[in-house]
Amino acid sequence: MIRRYTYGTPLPTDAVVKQLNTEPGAPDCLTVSKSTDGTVLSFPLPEEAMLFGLGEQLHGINKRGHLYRSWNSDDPQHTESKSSLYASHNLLLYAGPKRSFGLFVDDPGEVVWDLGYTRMDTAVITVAGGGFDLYVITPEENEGLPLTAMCREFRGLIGRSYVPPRWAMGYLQSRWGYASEEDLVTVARGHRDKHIPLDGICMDIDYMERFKDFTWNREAFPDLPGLCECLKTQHIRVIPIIDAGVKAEEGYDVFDEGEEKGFFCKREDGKDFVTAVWPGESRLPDFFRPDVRAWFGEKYHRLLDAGAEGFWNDMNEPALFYTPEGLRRAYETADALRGALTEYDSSFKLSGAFNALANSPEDYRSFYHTVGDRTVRHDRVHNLYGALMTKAAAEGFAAYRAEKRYLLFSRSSYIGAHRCGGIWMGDNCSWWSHILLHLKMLPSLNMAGFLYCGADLGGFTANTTEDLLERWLQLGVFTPLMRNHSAQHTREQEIYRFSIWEMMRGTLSVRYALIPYLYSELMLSALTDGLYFRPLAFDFPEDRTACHVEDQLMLGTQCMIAPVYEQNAVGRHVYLPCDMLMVRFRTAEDYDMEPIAQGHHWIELKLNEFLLFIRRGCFIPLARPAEYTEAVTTERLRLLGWLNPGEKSTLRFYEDDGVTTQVSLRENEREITIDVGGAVQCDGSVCDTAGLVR
Ligand code: MIG
Repeated sequence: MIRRYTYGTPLPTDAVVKQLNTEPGAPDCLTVSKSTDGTVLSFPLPEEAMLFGLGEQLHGINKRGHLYRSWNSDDPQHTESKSSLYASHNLLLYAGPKRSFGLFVDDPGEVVWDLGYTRMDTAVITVAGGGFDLYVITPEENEGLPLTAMCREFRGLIGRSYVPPRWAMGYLQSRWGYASEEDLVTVARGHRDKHIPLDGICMDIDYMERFKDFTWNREAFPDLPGLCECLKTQHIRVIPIIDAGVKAEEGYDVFDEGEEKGFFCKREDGKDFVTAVWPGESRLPDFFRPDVRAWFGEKYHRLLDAGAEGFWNDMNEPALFYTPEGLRRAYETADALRGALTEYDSSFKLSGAFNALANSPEDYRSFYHTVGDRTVRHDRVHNLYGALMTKAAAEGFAAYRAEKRYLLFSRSSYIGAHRCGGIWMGDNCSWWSHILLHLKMLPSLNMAGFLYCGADLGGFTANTTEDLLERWLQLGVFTPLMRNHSAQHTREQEIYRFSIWEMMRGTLSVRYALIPYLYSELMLSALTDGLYFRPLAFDFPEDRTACHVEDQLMLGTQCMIAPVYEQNAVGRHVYLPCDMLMVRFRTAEDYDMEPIAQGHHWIELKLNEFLLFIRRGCFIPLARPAEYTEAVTTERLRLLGWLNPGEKSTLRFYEDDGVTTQVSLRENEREITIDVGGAVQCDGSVCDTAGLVR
């Protein structure tokens, strides 16, 4: 059951697709009051209560004990002291000893979540803006597991998740620094020569002509359509980046048109808001306007015409390097300090004045959007900007070819954008702790509707190590977006450059063999409003140990993953909430299986080994590995599972062309049934039961 409560006059956010009537009165699960900071929602946190959700955020799967801030931020230091990342996903689930409920605060401005930070026994949510909708979700009796049921209800409210093309389940290689046709060809060859699987190469800002959106450097890429075509014959797609900021340069048509039509964000005095990002002086398209979205979305057609089949949208928090006003303020501070550097703290004032140039709150308060017939200051709707850029792109693809799926993932997002694209988790570091942070965000993102997501494998900033990349790939095998990406000036991170490339290739072979299963689970999650990744607490709420596991995840209906995330580890501790078949993979063809009983286990794992657990009584299909997704077929599936003699087990299995936007459960879902001791029925495909343990 979802109830809507309205405070003040909310702004439209496009987050929900179902219009619920506003309830009179107040929800019974919390106290609502006013403070000088805004509207305050609070509720007690008994000792046993757990909190889940908040999508892309720091800290644990259980969100208790920290202060979080919904304020989309381009901050590449994802350390424990931070309170915001690039997105705001204002969904929080409360699982208490007596009751459960969920809250969705649909407000695109700042929201502060004090979840037992100021007082360990109290949650206090402060919504700064003048009006918002609050949705309160309560589980129905007999709806099954309450946390999963509440997520399903919520997903019904916010609409169906984005569905990527099937090839986007393949391995993608990216790097800030691929600057020419030759660079892309080298990457393609590096993989193909060594038979390392690959389905796409991302082009970062270096492909553009002086960082101008929708252009490419014609010297470095003399024939981009020819290059895309050539790579496509090798089953490799090209995925260019698009930034939110448009370079201010006369003669650049995107700028000229935007100026002429008044499509850029304005200051209070009606003049264009001027900022600087990678291209230098830039403008921000006002994505809140449908006509601006249609115009910007149409620009993607140039790269689609050239052969691109996917995009990543960046810098759309929006990130601001500086504004002329900000720069002036910094120089004023510097001038005032000139000659005064004898005071011990003035050097910090001086550097601080310049460090504060980027993404400054003052700048975010100095421009406006057109929201319907209202003019709204940016800070009031800050968290929606990236989501609306994503929407512009998705609308552009639909206008280009409504029947075809395109890959799209964005850095910034808000709930609602989950219908248009996926996301990546931004600029992580080549740190072991970030494997775990990546794992923890996955289920929370799913709750918010973002199913197609992943982090930069190997780490973005800092230098990776061979074993870090290998261990990170072992988690990436299971994440829908599986992309290796790194920053300029860091150690080159393509698999073929490392001494253990054969080991990494073996790890990728498991991904490709699992694609029929993982794609099926992704599609079933999208089409049934389910969760591809879940905390163990969702499936085993009565098991106190399972509820507090923070380094394992349930995957699909059948599986559990437990990756290694520590350097030099020779194994790890795993908690099994029920009996499971443990599959220890080295490659898709080299693995061993062992039935393991519910309980605590220490599992030894060499660097090339990683685990997949399958619940007893269930099975999953494994295909033969391939070097690209199109070559992965469901013709001879091998079924892995642990069944009791005489037991019958059925798998819901979804398969479609992976290309068209016509996705339907009715047409594409079938069942694979194993009757142990008897026949295997898979409607068409031949299955090999050799992998079954009875
Ligand atoms: O200010 O385009 O998160 O993936 O490589 C950095 C360069 C801008 C940030 C993205 C990152 C990308 C980088 N971008």
